[in-house]
Amino acid sequence: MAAVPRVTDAYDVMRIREDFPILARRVNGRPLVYLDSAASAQQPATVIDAVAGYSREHHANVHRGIHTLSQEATALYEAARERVRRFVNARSASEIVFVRGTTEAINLVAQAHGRAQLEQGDEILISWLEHHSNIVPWQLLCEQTGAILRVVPIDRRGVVDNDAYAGMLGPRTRIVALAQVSNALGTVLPLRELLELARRRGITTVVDGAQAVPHQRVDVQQLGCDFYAFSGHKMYGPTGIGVLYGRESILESMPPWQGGGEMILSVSFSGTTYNHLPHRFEAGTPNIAGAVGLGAAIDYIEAVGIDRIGRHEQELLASATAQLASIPGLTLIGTAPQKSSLVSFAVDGIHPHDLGTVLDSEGIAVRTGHHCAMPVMEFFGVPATTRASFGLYNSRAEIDELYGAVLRAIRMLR
Ligand code: C6P
Repeated sequence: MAAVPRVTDAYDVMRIREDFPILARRVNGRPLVYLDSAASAQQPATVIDAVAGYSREHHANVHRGIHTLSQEATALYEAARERVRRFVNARSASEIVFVRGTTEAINLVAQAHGRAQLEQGDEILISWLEHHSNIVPWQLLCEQTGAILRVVPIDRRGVVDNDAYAGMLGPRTRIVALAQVSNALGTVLPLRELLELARRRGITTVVDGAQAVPHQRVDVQQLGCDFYAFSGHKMYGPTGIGVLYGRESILESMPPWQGGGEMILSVSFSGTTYNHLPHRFEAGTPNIAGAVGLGAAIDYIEAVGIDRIGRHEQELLASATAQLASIPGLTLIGTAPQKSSLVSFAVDGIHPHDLGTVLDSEGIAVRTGHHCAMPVMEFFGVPATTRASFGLYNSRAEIDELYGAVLRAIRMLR
């Protein structure tokens, strides 16, 4: 298996960049400036090597074979689960369910927990800044059960209205589902306080942590949430692997979501019994290589240090915010006092796709579009934004590059 990266005291971003082979690439004749980590972060060599090493030397199906390779694959898969448990400080590895990503995790909760629990007139509370993954599964559940989706408003900075939230928690509220960090605005929600209010009322709490785990320390016990969802590919791991943390007592009470192999203890035509946690929610052959890669990604983050990553990214955020805000005609979308490592913006008279295309011609990768958060775009009255998002490998020089390239693009497109 691949070695863990060296740790140094100073945050040596140029050293860290060497761990990411893709960052040496040139795009359109220019050194790649990758500012789209919120969509998918790049992978260090340790992750790439862990996945390749697994495939080359240990690949077999898990929990099924008596032979050596199957036992090795099972051990690697379960070791990855234990790393995830430690990473989010879950009480037990039984609380860690491997899924495809955040989207699948939230759909699992909606269908396995929500469908069994909710009745006509019950309420689900989300906020206006949610990603479609934390909206549409609840809309589907409402269609199926007659429950009502209620939406907590945000203000012009992109901050969730805490008072409105407290007022909307009612006797029929059964589920509160909130992002920890908004992918379109960067807003960091004060989740501990918000979830505490729900918990006191016995409401099930679901957290979309997709944009939080790569940037800040997450402790599910401290947060006090019932469910926490995140994706491997936003935290320097592979695509197609993600995690649903679920409080053991709630997972135990839930019926299975999908049926098939692995999730059963015994099957007969007179009745089927279901497997123990967490396997009851992992029907079929899982993404074993992905789990191994995710484990290596966690090792990488821990070796660099999540608190140091967070501090470095806050410096990038401050620099990007100050530089971009100084550009006439450019409006930052999302100006919450507590923000994570991204900037979304609109430029008068220029479509974000045109801006994104010009930036790409200079080797700068940003995301343009609605970022799967169409209600946010509607709220701010824009069809789309340009979003630059930062990861642990981005440098101050790259922020300067972005600033210069945006200025040049505006001159060219106006
Ligand atoms: N956001 C972005 O560019 P999946 O696709 O299941 O791994 O993650 C979905 C998801 C859920 N919640 C939040 C807050 C997210 O940011 C995302 C993915 C990407 O912002 C792709 S749309």
